[in-house]
Amino acid sequence: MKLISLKETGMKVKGLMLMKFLSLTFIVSLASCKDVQTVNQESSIASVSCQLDLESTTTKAMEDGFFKAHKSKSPVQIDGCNKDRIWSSVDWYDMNYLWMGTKVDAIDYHGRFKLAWDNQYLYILVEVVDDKLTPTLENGIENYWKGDYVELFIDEDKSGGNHKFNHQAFAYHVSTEGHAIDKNTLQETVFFDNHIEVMRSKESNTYLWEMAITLFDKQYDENSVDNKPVTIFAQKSIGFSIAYGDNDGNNSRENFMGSKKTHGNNNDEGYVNSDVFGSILFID
Ligand SMILES: [Ca+2]
Ligand SMILES: [Ca+2]
Ligand SMILES: [Ca+2]
Ligand SMILES: [Ca+2]
Repeated sequence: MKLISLKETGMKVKGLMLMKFLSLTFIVSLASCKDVQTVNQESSIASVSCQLDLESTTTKAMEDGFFKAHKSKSPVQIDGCNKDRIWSSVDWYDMNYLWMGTKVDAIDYHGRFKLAWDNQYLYILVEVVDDKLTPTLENGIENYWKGDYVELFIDEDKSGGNHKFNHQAFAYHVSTEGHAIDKNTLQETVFFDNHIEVMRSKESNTYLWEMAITLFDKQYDENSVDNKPVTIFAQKSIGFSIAYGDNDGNNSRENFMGSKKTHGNNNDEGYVNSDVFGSILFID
């Protein structure tokens, strides 16, 4: 778009220089992480491959949604690629309990995830097979909950209880555009983008979402720029569930699949009540 406006104003030389610079930047970025696109860009169509680890086995998620996360000895690079050492050393968990909608086949949807952590972040690698990726915010922010998105339910102190319009727990809707969406205390739908860093890659109809999540406790103040993240340590435990809202272009969340057998009323209570979450135990 910048190039077009430059042409219009007759600044062709500058336009060419910019094009050269952009081409060079493009080549450099390809070399650094082949064929991966940031989800923070406006386009929600991620490109090509990351040599996804499609073969390894998946551990069935327990009905109570309890998971263990192993510590990563080095920071995980959030690039949408699963090349980090920790990802090859931990198992997949599945996220295929049907919460809403009718039974899905493996072409429509299949999901699994891996967990890791260090003192600063909870890391999640999510692999989703989805036959049609619909931009989450295509129909405006008020329809954010209709998908497609990965939903992360996090209750840092495992207190349980209502969290709909407070921050004792969060239900982050991680959008295809890279936003972390939840309600604020004014009951508005807002982005908590500094809580979650996310990148996504794609191979055929398989998408890899790689995330680093900063944990905040119940003191979190949405009006402050000074919130202190929670330090993660071995044997700490948090409330946690993960789900996928699948929208295949019918302007609805056709299916909702999660990591725990049930999730409260109609399996749709997680965005209100953290009593229904499963949990993570952090181990070395
Ligand atoms: Ca990575
Ligand atoms: Ca689908
Ligand atoms: Ca809490
Ligand atoms: Ca979809």
